Amino acid sequence: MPLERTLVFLKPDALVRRLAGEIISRFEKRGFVIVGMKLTCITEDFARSHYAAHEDKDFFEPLVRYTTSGPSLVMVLEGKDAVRVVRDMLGRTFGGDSPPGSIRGDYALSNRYNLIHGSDSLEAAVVEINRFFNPEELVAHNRENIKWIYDMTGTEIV
Ligand code: IDP
Ligand code: MG
Repeated sequence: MPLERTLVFLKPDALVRRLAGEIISRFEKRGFVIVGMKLTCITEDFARSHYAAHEDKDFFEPLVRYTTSGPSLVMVLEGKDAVRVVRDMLGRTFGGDSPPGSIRGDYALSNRYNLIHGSDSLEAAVVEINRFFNPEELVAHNRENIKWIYDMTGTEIV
């Protein structure tokens, strides 16, 4: 089974609050490999397409304003079950509902300013990765580097 990829971005509040290093460090320590990264101000068009599923919600316009209010750090993380594991590491949508030990549960209290986005399905991950990155912006790592993250001695990555 190949390793999954998921799209994560640290939202403007994470950068203003100087939490980027702390959050990236959690993903590194868990064993994820960063295969793409860019610091960018997400444009209004990007924010509207990214959050299109929420177009009809009352929080949509403030969400677009929040997302475009400053630089975001966009990343593609690669690892076993990356989509689900990263979502688990985020916590729940609202900071105050998120369990301690999760990123939102350790650093967020707000329902909106919740620091980080993570793709919620494999299909969404593919769309979101393609929205933010050209294929040549993603790097390939030497597989030797992860041989103590997983058991790769057999036919499956365990
Ligand atoms: P998620 O980020 O956990 O996937 P979604 O339901 O997809 O959560 O919502 C997208 C973003 O919209 C959230 O991360 C949060 O910033 C914001 N948001 C969601 N629900 C609310 C709300 O009820 N009030 C204010 N902002 C919200
Ligand atoms: Mg979502």
